[in-house]
Amino acid sequence: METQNGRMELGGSLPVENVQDLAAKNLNEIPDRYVRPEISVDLIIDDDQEIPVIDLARLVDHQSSNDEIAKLHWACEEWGFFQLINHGVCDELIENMKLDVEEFFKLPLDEKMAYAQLPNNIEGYGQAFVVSEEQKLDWGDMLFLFAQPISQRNMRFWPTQPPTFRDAMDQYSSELQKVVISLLGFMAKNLEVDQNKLINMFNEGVQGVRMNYYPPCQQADKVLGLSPHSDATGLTLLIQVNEVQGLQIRRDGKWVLVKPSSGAFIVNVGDVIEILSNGKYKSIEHRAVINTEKERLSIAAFHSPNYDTMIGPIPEHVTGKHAYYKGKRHEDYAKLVVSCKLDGKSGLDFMKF
Ligand SMILES: O=C(O)CCC(=O)C(=O)O
Repeated sequence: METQNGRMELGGSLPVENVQDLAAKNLNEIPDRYVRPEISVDLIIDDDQEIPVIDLARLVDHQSSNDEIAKLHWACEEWGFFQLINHGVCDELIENMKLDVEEFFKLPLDEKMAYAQLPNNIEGYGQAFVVSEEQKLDWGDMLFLFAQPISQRNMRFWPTQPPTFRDAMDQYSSELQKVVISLLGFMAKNLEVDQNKLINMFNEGVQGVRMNYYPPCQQADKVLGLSPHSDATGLTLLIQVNEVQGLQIRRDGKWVLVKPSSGAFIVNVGDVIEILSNGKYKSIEHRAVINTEKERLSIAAFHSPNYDTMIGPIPEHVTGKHAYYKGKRHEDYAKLVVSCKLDGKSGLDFMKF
């Protein structure tokens, strides 16, 4: 449903306690809704593997392009996650964005609450994907903003403190959009689909930016910052804001810790790319774990086609083959996903035959 001012409303989340505030109480026992018994059975960590590194400068340089495009294909097909270096977004902009996000979460709770989510809307400060009073909760708060297309921005949720936030977000958003378009061009080659067709789907597309704040927890082994999930979107570019690690991806039944290189973007394939490629590239489940001593922050920028776009396997990937996914308007798919709790790759079930 579009609101009067033409913005999309995808649905919202039930309001829950602010976790930063809860953590500051230093309770001896964390409330039961945050205790995740499944972590103890799930605790198989693989510390030896590292996600691939892709060099965007090598992708565009015609001397190295073919080799790097082949590596990109392998990274998308075998891992669904990679670090992107030499991406062309200047360090200063990234550092400014990180500082502004840190400053925002440092504001007193009542100042942050000026940007709190409204009913039926995932934008703003709060939590997402809380759909029942019984559901276990994640140990983290977030600020979620639609940043592209510009017509979808709702400045009511864009912090004015710190004063540089809006400018930094504006620049960060458009620089990341360019990186995504460039990557999609190479991915289209690898997927043997019409480059322009794929690029056009994302050119006027949606970019949502989720800024995560995970407070420390003395019982960190009992809680999760973010439940296991795949991104219901196309391509995600993530940066870790401070030095605290915590992003893990599921691979061969184990959790692999992502160790971000300085200045790199962590890129991952989301469900929409899995659908478009008819499963050739698979979205990867990931989660965020908590540190006992230190807070952790991250910024995830999700990129998808416009909400009016029909998403379904691109014809090149189904002609003469079995189609694994249906076609659906992107808006309808996004609304279904937002109405459910995060649960692995279950969002894709809405699209499967
Ligand atoms: O904090 C992280 O590293 C993961 C964030 C994430 O997966 C998300 O925001 O969807």
